[in-house]
Amino acid sequence: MCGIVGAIAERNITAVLVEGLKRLEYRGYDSAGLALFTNAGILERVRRAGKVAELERALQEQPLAGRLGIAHTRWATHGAPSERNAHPHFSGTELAVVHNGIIENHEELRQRLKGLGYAFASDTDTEVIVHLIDHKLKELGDLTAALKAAVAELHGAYGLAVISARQPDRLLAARSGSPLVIGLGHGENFLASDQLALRQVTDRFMYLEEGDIAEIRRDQVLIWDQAGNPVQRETVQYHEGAEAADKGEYRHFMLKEIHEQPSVVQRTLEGRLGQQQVLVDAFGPQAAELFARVRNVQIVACGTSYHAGMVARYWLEELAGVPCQVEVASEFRYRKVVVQPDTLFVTISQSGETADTLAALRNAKAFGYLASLAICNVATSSLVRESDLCLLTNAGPEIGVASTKAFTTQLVALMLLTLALGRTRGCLNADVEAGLVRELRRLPTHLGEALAMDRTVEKVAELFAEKHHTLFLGRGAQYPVAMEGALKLKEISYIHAEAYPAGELKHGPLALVDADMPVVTVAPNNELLEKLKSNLQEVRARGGELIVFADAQAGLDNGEGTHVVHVPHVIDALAPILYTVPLQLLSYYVAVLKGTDVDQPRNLAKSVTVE
Ligand code: HGA
Repeated sequence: MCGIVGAIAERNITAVLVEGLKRLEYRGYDSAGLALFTNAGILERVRRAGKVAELERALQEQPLAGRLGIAHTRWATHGAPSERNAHPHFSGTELAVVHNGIIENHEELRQRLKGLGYAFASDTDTEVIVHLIDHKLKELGDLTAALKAAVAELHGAYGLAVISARQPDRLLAARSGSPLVIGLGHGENFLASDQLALRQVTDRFMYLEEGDIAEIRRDQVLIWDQAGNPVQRETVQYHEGAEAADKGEYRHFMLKEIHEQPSVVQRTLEGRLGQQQVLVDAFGPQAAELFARVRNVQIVACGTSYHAGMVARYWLEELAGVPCQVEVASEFRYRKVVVQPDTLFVTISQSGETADTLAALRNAKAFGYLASLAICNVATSSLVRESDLCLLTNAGPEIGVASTKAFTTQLVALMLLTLALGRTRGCLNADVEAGLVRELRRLPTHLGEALAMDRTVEKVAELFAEKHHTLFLGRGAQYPVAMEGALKLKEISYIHAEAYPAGELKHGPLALVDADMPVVTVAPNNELLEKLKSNLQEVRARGGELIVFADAQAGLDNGEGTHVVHVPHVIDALAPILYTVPLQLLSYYVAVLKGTDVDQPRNLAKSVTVE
């Protein structure tokens, strides 16, 4: 979602800020802006609704140079996406703030600050922060002290960057619920909401922790923790991520990421498989002991990660014999839950900063779960740091907003969890595990075969060019795969798509079926196939057009109104991973035909760091 970049240096840092914002563009945003303490000794800002390119154009017309500055890409939560609501926000002419997150007590603070004589120039919750700091600055006379006093009165979530013309020797930062990282240079330092924004200037980073406040100077960084004590945060050298920067031979990041799946799945598996079994220690040193005690699993996630969790429920109950519940984080976090004894609490998130999932984890700590486990793609994320156990998916940076390789690697990680739990709980026969381990090793090859369907799926996509609605059907563990297929299609092509368990068709959605409503089905050759075939007949009988992704052995063939695309054979347990690929390709090619912004679909953001 929104991005923050800040810099303090001896050189002009305008280009660093703009480049940093560009690197965060993939997260989705609606406006952009920057504020500089200019070489003329005053604070100036430029803001634009729309893309960073608009901001860049404005900066060409009105060049700004300075050695201290903050910049932001905004994804509106409070107030329309417009120039007046874009960050940085000012208090008077001497103080500027950018903010990621939501201030929940903004109404109350706004009234108080108005009473103190502050005039508001935007509709955002953020603006209360800058006036509050200004008010404290007047009382205390020091910017760092003013920031500390102001954040003590904020409720909600924030990652903040603050600069002042009165004390231009420092760039200030505060973190609570929204990530911030300091980039360390030589005689210059930087700040960002994601280290990706600063890879151009440094590879050394310091991650702020919850409640931290930082005073960043050119040659020194001071940090205070939640209790106000001075602390040192470890400096981390960052090696990953270089491959994310360009699309290579591909037209979009999404297509590149779809095609990366064989190699990233290989990476997910690396170091986690023994000869015949999954290495339980891959989940953490205490995993073997904890897993043996697990009697229930509670999975919490959002969006695509939630679909991964739903697939895992079928696996965990069938292969590991462990009862499993799956819930979307935004519901779970506000619900009174009854926790069964010895329940493992599992969160799934690509970024590890998903606000609802993180909040659910934090709440869960009070509920007496046995332990928490994060399935995540970012080693340095809050979710990983705050969980007892973790399994990194190692998918590499995912730039396309619509998740692809993050999903399939999550599924692989969840299959590893299933096997590890099954064995340690004594529920999984060693031969079955050895067979699944063998098939997991072959999975990258099968994924490569599925990608060879690219051209065929591109052709099938033409059937959707004029359509406005689509149904996706699946049974068993393919039902969440159908849900993920529908989500992908609506995210990037803006076609309304809904997924149903195929058996539910006649309980309502069949009423929608006619020649204008294509029905997409995933049909591996399993014990539910015959049931699924009857459901497909129900669609054909109403004139509905069928697009069926099926195993060659499924006995399904092309016919009038039925388009069958054969998917390479794989054992049933791994079929959800393989059948995801043609559905990703389908949504991609439909979106390309529709001419939408595939990598940055409208209204959406990559890592959803606000509620
Ligand atoms: N609440 C602020 C910042 C929004 C945000 O963090 N989006 O990801 C606003 O609406 O400007």
